[in-house]
Order: sequence, then structure tokens, then C-alpha cells
Amino acid sequence: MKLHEAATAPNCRRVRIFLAEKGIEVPVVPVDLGQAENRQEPFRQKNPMGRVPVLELDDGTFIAESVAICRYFEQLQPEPVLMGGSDPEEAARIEMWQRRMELEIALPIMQVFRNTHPYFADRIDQYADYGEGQRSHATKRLEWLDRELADREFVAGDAYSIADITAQIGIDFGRVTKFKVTEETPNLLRWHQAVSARPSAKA
Ligand SMILES: N[C@@H](CCC(=O)N[C@@H](CS)C(=O)NCC(=O)O)C(=O)O
Repeated sequence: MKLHEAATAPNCRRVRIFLAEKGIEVPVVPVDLGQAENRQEPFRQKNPMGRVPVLELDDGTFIAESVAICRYFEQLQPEPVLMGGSDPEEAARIEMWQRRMELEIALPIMQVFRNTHPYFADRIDQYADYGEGQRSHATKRLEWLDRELADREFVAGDAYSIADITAQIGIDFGRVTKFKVTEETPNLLRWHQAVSARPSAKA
């Protein structure tokens, strides 16, 4: 098994944190995003979308999409539970918050980068207005998440889960485009300090 990934990419970090929390080690194959290795053959045979991360299984199967890769490892090694165990209510609640963190926090922050940062200028069609709109959307959603975190320790409840990892990798990636968690959102700050203090945050 091998993980094709890039050190600076937030979706790759999501998988690395997930694996660190599970205590699973997987050999890594670095993909050079700077040289656009992911957008060319032979990488496109692994993932026609040209994106990292991609998990390569020993039988030659390729699994793309960071959450799908996390799901693979959750099934392979259920403990510690990060995506909900056999209890339907718990699994649905974690899925609900995972999707909210993906769609409302991480994705808008990544869209700010993709649409406004010079890194992507030669790689994709950029829409600066859309990027700035996503900044304002993400800022409002971070304020919403702050309110949500007023009465619970973690994003999906009392236990750490993939929803925390998704919010963490999105927010941390936001540093590149000047997002910062401050005292203005004290519950978010408390949560961010807690997840950042976990050993997995170094992944
Ligand atoms: N939905 C995909 C998104 C993958 C993705 O956007 N990967 C980024 C890195 S975080 C990438 O490959 N960017 C390079 C590019 O678009 O050229 C996932 O969760 O894995």
C-alpha cells in the first residue's frame, strides 16, 4: 500500500492526521504539485481528476478523495472511532458535521486560495470576485462554528472525530490567505488550540 500525496496540500494533511490518530503508518510517494506532476501522465492514470491524495492498494486499485481514503482506514481499523461506530445516530451525526465542515469551512477557504493566489494563476481559470466572496462566506461560517462550539468540546459532540480534522486542515490552510483564529471567536480559538496540541497536528 502507498499514499501518493504532497506535504503542503490540505486534503493530504487530512489523511495524514487521520492516520496519525489511528496509529497507522503508510509509505508515502511524494507528488510534486509545484511541477504539476499531478496534472500529467502517469499520475492521471492513478486519478483522472489530477488531484492528491491517492491511495494505491497492493492489488493496484487506486482510491482518490481524502474522505474515501479515511473511510477505507476506518473500516480496516475501527479503533479509535473517527467516523462513527455501529450506532446509527452517532455515525449520522459525525457524517453531518463532517459534511458541514467540508462544504462550509474547508472548501470556501480552499476556494479563496484557488481563485486569488498567484500559485494557481497559470493552472486554472481564476475568478477573483468569487474567491473574495468565498472569503466573506468562510468568515461568517467561522463565526457560526464559534457559536456552535460554545457548548461542546468538539465539532460533532463530546468526542474528537473526522469533522474536527476537516475543520482543522481547512482553517490551518487558511493561513496562506490570511485567515486567523483570534480572541474574537473564543470558542473556536479554544477548540483550535486543543486540536493543534494533539500529536497528530504535526502530521
Ligand atoms: N475532493 C478531493 C480534493 C483533492 C484536491 O483538491 N487536492 C488538491 C490538494 S489539497 C490538489 O491536488 N491540488 C493540486 C491541483 O489542483 O493542481 C479530496 O478530498 O481529496
